[in-house]
Amino acid sequence: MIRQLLKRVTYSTTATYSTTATYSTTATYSPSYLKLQVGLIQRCKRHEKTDNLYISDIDINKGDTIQVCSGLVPYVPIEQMLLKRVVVITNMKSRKLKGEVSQGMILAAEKVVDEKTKTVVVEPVEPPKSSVIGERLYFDKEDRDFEPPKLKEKVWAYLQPKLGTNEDKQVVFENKTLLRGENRDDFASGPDYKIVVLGAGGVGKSSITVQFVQGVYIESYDPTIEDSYRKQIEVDGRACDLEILDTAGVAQFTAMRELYIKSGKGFLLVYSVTDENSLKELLALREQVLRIKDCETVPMVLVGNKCDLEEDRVLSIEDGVQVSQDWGLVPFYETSAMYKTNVDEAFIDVVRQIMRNEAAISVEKKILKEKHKLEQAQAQESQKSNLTYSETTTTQQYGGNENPNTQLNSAAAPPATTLTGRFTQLSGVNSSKSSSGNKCCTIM
Ligand SMILES: Nc1nc2c(ncn2[C@@H]2O[C@H](COP(=O)(O)OP(=O)(O)OP(=O)(O)O)[C@@H](O)[C@H]2O)c(=O)[nH]1
Ligand SMILES: [Mg+2]
Repeated sequence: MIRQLLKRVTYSTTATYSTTATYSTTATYSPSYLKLQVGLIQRCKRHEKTDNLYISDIDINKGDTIQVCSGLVPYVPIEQMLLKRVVVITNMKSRKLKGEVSQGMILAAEKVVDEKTKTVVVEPVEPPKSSVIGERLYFDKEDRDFEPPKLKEKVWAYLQPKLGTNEDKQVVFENKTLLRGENRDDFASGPDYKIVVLGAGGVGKSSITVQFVQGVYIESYDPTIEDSYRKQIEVDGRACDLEILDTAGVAQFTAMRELYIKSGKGFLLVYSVTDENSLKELLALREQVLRIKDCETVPMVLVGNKCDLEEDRVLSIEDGVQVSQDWGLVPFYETSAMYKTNVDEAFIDVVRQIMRNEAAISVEKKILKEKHKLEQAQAQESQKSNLTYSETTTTQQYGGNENPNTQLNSAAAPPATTLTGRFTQLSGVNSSKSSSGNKCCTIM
């Protein structure tokens, strides 16, 4: 291990190295020391002995799971942890936190949203859009052959402050290299096109989705529990990575609906023109979407499927148009999954709506940023002094262990206009002095 470390470590002239493996803190380690993988949280529960820790089973390789304790309880509701794709450091030494094994760390970014109250939001970092569970993630090309050793605390302590996020929420190392998956064009967090297909049982949600994604029609009926698909398409000259969630319509499988709605950016609300009740069910579903999203302008289309079944039709086009009008002119399509009628059109419409929404949000953000800059300049002007931003150090604890070594030491807070998110990692690594506790780290 020491040899391995030596190979990768560049020492400054003042560095010392002895056979007892004492590393100088001035040693430099490349980011390839972090073995980062895409994981899927399959199970998540609260730690029984502390308030702050989740214990998650994370799939990191085709069903191989590791258990990770993370101090995310104050920041992420448990239902949002479930089925979440996360970036996990998988070469940390296994630890026990209050008796529970922690075999890795979930990478999370933190941002101070209110300097006065020191209010912090923490979000697990999203893996690259088209990455798959278990996939290794890298900061740079050159280091891909390097199999990192089990991470020593000092190595982590060196690497952690150099991690950060940029304005697009991409993970960066020393502001130079982006965290990417195998697909190097795929940024760590690109535009998010998560589309959720909702509707009553048997209306054709799966048939529409499979027809759109794979171009085939499913004749048989197999009630869905939950299926997720990915597809890349180009819309208006822009490459879009879609994640499509085909949900359950049959009542006994709909428990997760709320969770899906929370995570979705756009929605296909599907009924069947041969089933009057299926349209009625959509009214409540739309209400649920608006309530959960807490917004009137959720990207959405109304889809009347099975329009090829003219003889069995009980709902006319006018019925669909009426509902679309009642909903504030939500785009309406009559589709046939069997003949692929209007299927692409319905999905692309949702993608366009998501794009418009994101563009509006980013304009809003820009305006706010400019406003803030202006205010700052005015404040500086009025003080007529050489006011320099004073560097503040906050210390904050995440995790359930009252351990002085588990502190989050924020770096100097830059002006809010440049603060794009510091970086945090919450979970089971102890400093050499601590016997328990989860270490939290920030990066700017
Ligand atoms: N004729 C015709 N049949 C369709 C169409 N779409 C779906 N079907 C049939 O309707 C049945 C149900 O389709 P699914 O796509 O499984 O319905 P679902 O909405 O996913 O059902 P759940 O998963 O139970 O919610 C299947 O037998 C499909 O072949 C269509 O456009 N035309
Ligand atoms: Mg289905």
